[in-house]
Amino acid sequence: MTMTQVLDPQPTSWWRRGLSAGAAVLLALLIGVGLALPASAHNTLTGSDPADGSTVSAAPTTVTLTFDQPVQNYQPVLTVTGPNGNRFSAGEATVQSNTVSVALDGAGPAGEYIAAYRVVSADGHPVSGEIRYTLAAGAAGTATGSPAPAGSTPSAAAGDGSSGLGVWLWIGIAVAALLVIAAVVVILRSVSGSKSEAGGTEADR
Ligand SMILES: [Cu+2]
Repeated sequence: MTMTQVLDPQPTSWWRRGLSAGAAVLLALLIGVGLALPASAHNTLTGSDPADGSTVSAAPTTVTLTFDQPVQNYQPVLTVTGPNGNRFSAGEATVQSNTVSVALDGAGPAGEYIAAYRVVSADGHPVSGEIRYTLAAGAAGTATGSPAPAGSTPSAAAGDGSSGLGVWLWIGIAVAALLVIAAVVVILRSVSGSKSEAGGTEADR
């Protein structure tokens, strides 16, 4: 290593600018990823009792949904609607860690039952959806359920709650893109800056 290399300020400042620009790009990417990642942490339904798509021979007394992470105990909704359109869930849904359950109001007619839910994810986003099970044979002379009040059942058509993910993902991508553009501008400026400095010493204009 010669003395000129040590004392020459030009390469040092060029590398410093390159490094800081590189750091800016890295930071932009990390922030973008950081914004996008938490958005994908919605609660996901991992199972249910009865299982989705299953056929049960005896009417269940409770429907329980299991999620991949704890559900926030904030206004959980879980309604079970029978094949006759009547509601068979009784009372409020209860949250217990990763599960949400609701009691059923007696056995209903044979056919398909829909358990629709809307709960608050561990990350604060509402998630909703439904599972379906079929009761093979209705018990004779049993409850027919109660007419479902209008608008009481969370509508699966209203979305599965993934819209929250989409919004945050796009915000993260947009922010990351802006930061990357800013970083590129910084790089271009530092490169042209060092060029003009170098040019200034070699030739006047
Ligand atoms: Cu979320």
